[in-house]
Amino acid sequence: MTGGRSVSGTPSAPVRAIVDELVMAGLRDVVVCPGSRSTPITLAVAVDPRIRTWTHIDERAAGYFAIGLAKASRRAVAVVVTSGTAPVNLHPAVAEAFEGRVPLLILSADRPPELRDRGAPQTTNQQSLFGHHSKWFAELPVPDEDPKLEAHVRGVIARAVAVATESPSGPVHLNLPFQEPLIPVGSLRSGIDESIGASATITSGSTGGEPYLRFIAPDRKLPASAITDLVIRLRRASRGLIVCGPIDRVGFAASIADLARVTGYPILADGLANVRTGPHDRSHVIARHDTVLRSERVRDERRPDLIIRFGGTPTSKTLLTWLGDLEAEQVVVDDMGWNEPTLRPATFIHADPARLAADLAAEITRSSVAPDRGWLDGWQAADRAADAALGAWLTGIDQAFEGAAIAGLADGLPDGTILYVGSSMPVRDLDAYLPSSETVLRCMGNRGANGIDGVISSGLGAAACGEGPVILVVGDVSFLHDLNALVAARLNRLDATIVLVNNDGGGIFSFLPQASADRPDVGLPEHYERLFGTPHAIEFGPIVAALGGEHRLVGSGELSTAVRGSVGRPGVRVFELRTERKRNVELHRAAVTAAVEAVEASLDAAVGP
Ligand SMILES: Cc1ncc(C[n+]2csc(CCOP(=O)(O)OP(=O)(O)O)c2C)c(N)n1
Ligand SMILES: [Mg+2]
Repeated sequence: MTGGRSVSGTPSAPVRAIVDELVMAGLRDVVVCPGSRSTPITLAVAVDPRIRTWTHIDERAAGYFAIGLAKASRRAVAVVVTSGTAPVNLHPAVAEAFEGRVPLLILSADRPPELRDRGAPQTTNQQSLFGHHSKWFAELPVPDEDPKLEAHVRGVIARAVAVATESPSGPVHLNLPFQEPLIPVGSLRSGIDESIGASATITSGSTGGEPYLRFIAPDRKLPASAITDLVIRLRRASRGLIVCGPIDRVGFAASIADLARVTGYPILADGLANVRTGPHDRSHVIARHDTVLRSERVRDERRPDLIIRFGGTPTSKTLLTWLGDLEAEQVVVDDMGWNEPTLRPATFIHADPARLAADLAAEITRSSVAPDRGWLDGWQAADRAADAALGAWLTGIDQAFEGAAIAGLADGLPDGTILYVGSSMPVRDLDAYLPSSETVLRCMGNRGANGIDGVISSGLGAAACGEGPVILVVGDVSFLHDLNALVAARLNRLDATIVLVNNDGGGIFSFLPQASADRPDVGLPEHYERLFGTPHAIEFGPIVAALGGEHRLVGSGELSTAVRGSVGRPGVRVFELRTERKRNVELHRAAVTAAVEAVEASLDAAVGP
């Protein structure tokens, strides 16, 4: 020892303390990307039986894998990477985790300070690497044997997990400098066995099996007076709407159903709100709101006087645009965040959404508000009409249609299935076509920053969690973007069913104004395909086979049977549904036209307010 620092390399005790404290803070999964500088922490997590380690060779994919794992497990997940460009590759996932509120802990290894900014190999400036995208950055000291250092390390780790998990959850970055030699001299395993044993000797800095730092999160519950004020506002509004964007919270669906029942407000439930499916009372859920609101008459005649919003930003552009045009009073319940992209005046409520909904429902039950049946009836009739019309239209088509890939999926899946949907059209098709059903599904997508990168990885991360079988629905461009995910599936022996919607390019652009560039009278048809459509004509079968998965081409009629047959079986199976981009837009429009006609007929028949 010189000056309290080991001259023989990285000592293992402070590194073990990192892992010990991670475990005590509730962390169970660590995604490890190979590298030399990260060896001390890699070995320390690998030998700890309380931690599951997942190997990934591609840091960008690893970050997204951790996102899926954290979402499915509802716990923070750590990612260990070496120095240099390795952590830089995590930036897309860190941005997604920040915007999507996913608790990630990035542990990047680094050279000690004296080797930085002087041309040492594989070294770049990792200080505050993720800028505003990480909730907190801290650098741990170079490990040495000083007990005070171990105490400091424990405090930082516990705080890092607490900050990542605290609402709104998000990524935290810790930079870990290690000295050579990087392989521990003594037995790492015996140290671990000691520190997790109940009879572990309490050394300075160690806590004898207790977390070093306990974090009591603020109780995100409104005071009674604020609940009363809100109830008064809800009672004044006979035409209220509950809007649920993406959210996946235990107990939320049942609480929001209670709130809807006592207020008589319909619930416009996003495909990712996890309210459309499940055993709770779904009578107030307007699952077809995206279609219903495509009727101009509905938008004009069903204007609410109050909107109470929960969850993230709704997927449906039709809904979001309508919300932005309304004059209604707006209450936004956001768990410590500020999500409100319509730029309308709002009352923000920082509270746990499931709890707030339950508290409001209880209070309203006590003050017995008589719901306005006419308002609710009209919405329910429109939803039923849209549902029946879409159902009939879907049965009638004999062509491959992307909406049908989602429409038939939910039926007959085992309870607890996780449906992970890719950005671009899959998440929109989920929103438009996932029907209300009894099945307990958990629907997830990367809706923080809406990237098409990392989608397969996130789905596989959710599969790694083991909470339930995973079905991933992903577009072809997104699939190609994240092929390395399948390497991790192989390395970690993961099971998943992937529905690959192959329209040979970016189908979403055909729905967007850019598509007008394709029209000879308007734009630049010769450039549209090259710059937006990106047809690649790639055969997926050989790629999937080379990466160790099974591949099968399926038509939309046989897709749901194929998926059901695959769920629960080992390995990765890719069911490819081939569609045609332009035809798909026509089919979407035909489905909407048929449904809107039915919705408008229901408006005439409904007992309107
Ligand atoms: C990382 C990233 N790059 C680019 C985009 C822009 N983008 C949105 S959708 C899309 C095409 C996606 O194609 P595909 O995955 O095949 O889905 P489809 O549109 O056909 O449903 C692109 C490039 C994005 N959202 N994220
Ligand atoms: Mg595509």
